[in-house]
Amino acid sequence: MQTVPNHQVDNLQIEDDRTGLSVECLKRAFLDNLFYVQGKFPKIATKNDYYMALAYTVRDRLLQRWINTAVIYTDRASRTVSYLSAEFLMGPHLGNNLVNLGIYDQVKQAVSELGLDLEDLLEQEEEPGLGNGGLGRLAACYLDSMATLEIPSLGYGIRYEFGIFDQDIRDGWQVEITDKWLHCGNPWEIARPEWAIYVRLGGHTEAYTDERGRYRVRWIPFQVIKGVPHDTPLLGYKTNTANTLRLWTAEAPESFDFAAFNSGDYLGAVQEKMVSENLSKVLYPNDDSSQGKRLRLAQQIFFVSCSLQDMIRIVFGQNVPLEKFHEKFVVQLNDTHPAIAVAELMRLLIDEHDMGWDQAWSITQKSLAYTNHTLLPEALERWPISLFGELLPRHLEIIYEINYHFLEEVKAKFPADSDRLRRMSLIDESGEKYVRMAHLACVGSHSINGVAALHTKLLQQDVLRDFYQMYPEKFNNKTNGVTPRRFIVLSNPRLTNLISSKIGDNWVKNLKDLKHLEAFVDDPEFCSQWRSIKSAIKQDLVAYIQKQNGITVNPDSIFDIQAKRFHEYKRQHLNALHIITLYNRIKANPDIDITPRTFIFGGKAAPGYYMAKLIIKLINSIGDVVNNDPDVRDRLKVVFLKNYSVKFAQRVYPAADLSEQISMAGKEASGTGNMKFALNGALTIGTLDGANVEIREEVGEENFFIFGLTAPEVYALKARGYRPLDYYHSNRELKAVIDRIASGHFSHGDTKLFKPLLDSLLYRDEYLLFADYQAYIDCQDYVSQVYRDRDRWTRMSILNVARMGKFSSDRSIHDYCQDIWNIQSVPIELGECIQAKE
Ligand code: Z2T
Repeated sequence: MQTVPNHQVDNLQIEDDRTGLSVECLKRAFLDNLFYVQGKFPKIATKNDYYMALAYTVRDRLLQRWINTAVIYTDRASRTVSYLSAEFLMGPHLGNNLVNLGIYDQVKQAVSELGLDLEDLLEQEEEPGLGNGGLGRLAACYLDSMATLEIPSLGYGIRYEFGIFDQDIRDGWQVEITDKWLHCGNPWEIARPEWAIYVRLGGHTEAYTDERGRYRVRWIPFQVIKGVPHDTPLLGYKTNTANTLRLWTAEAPESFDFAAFNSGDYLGAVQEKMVSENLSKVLYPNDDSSQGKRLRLAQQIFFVSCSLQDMIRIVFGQNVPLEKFHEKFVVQLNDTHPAIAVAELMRLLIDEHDMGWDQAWSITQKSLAYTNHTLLPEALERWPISLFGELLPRHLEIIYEINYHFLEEVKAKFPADSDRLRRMSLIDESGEKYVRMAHLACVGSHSINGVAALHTKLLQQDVLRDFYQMYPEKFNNKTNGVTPRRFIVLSNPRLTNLISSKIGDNWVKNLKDLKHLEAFVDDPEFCSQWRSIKSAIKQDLVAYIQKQNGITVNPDSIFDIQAKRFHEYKRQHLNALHIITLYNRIKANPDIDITPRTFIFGGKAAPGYYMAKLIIKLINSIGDVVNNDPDVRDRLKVVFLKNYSVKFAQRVYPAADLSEQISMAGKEASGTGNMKFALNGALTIGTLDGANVEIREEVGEENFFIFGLTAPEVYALKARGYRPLDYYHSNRELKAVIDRIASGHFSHGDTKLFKPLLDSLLYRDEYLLFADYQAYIDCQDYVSQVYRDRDRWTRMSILNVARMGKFSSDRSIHDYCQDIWNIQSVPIELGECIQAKE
């Protein structure tokens, strides 16, 4: 693309109405946007019109910073991080941009002077739910931290037309509804059709000899897809850095339609267009499991190829020779979803840019780095060779060649070890042949990291053990983190103000500064403020639950919350066993002294995951009985909050007293919800899994409720031969709980409804609920006892927040920069580049 030098543009004065931050200016700009962008005036404007007018007002202020940033990055050809991810779970943009611009209060005042309520307008935004859960949200937190730390970066992904489905609950069951996040338009993105990129699929390859007599391969595709970038500016907190999230939409290339159109096959051309557009239609709603679908592989090559070609164009645009690609870019692969990048970068360098194999391989390895997010075997991506070769014939050839060189290397390091070769090969040949994407990612990257200390250790000992023995120097840990901007400042303004009134506001950028709160832990005035804030937030949630679920909740009860995707390994049903245990105790002795609790659940199940959906049904069914049983006398309430999302999460974390992090040890790679709860003053009940281990280490064991088997104990028990029935027969309370469900007590007498779930527990119990049951119940009894000592609980809550500084995503990004990316910050100054310079 050529840029046109334009004297007038160089001298453009950006109008104050598009940059000014005063209340007066914001009001003027807001009305201006309502008029000129929405085409409305106050008398007829809808709430959504007002939201849009405000969004454009804020966007204008972002654009000034965005363009300044782009100009400086381009002029200096700054080293840049490319974060490749199939998911970005951004959450609503408006509130976050107000926080990061530092104009939340001004805007609140401006809209209120116009007779509007800011909270009301924020509520209007349909969040882009372009992710499943932890992995997608982590990508979003990392983009926020990279902008805040002034690290040049690009997030690359797919602009799904339908993000994660909306969840409704009907008769206690999950029902999926398509998510139409774009139906009112998206004010935060700018489409860049002039920067479209083309991606080939299918067809076959042909060998030929080029004019210099070298062996070359030509790929004749069956289909070409056009990728159109849509860019969203992402502003750092109180910096001028605005980086870019670049998401690709799939379209049919014009030339293809025309050919068909001319030959009279109009419907055929439209069909072709629809097939192409299907590519970016919908996010696959599976968290932690891979199904090997063709369209999913097509999505992966689509966004990876668009992104790598885009980077190469940027390299050329900045006059960097292609041999220095790895100096301009470092490419982080968010799990194996973008791991095809290894073969695609090789193909681009060799086939499209005439580079030799060895040089291309060295550049590829130096550019790429791989993050693993799971140990679950069912989540490890493998593609049947036949499917892979049909869609990506050239990539398959390249992978075979990489594999050949790689296995030679393995042979040299471990001679006469054919079993090792079989285990490590990029191709699984044990039955039907598969391409193993994690192996490809390991071989093609210079860095391999896990997302919590325990997870990295288990990767090295277990899932990637052979690769650890082969390349120990590539492995490193990067414990996850979350952004305090969205998950404290934006979502919990009351706590934010209290903290800042005591220790100033440096902690927002330097989360370790929260430790200064420890000085106030014995100050009764501070403790009582801490308590009344939690109580006020709980009141808000009580009102919401009353409205949403029609359930009356006691605000003084323990708010015991488990909010995360539904999965058997996360053990929401263990939580359910605890509820029934308490219920049984009340039924046996209605006058028993029990600390009142409200059990709150939120989360979606993958649409095809029957057992997870049955667990949702079980929880709702328990709620129906427990919430309405007069014997319970409001001491227990069970609430399922439907359609858990980022927007909703922001309301939930601040209201929690107790955070449930109860996965079977060794299964949760890290967890990040655990961090968000603890940062909002909730105490954690958890197993020694993922980042729980490190959270406990930081906050102190006396401030954390630990229970259950450790990862090594889990392995040992399974190796010995685990028999869940033994626990059932020997544990009176456990038996009563299971029998209560089996009796049909929660299913109107239907004894079949929950049988599949009970059978899976009694005869398999893959995630060891029965083995951990008693430890969990004992620990919960202890929680109830501690909660009665309100001063002690408050003290523990304050110490949790004060000691959580490590879990800022700023710390994670800082570590990635140091250990993997080798990149420095590039501060952005405003003004010089757009305004008059001669
Ligand atoms: C996901 O959210 C996670 C792992 C995946 O493995 C896939 C998805 Cl969609 C392929 C989660 C982990 O389960 C969680 O423990 C971790 O905290 C999170 O990724 C971010 O690393």
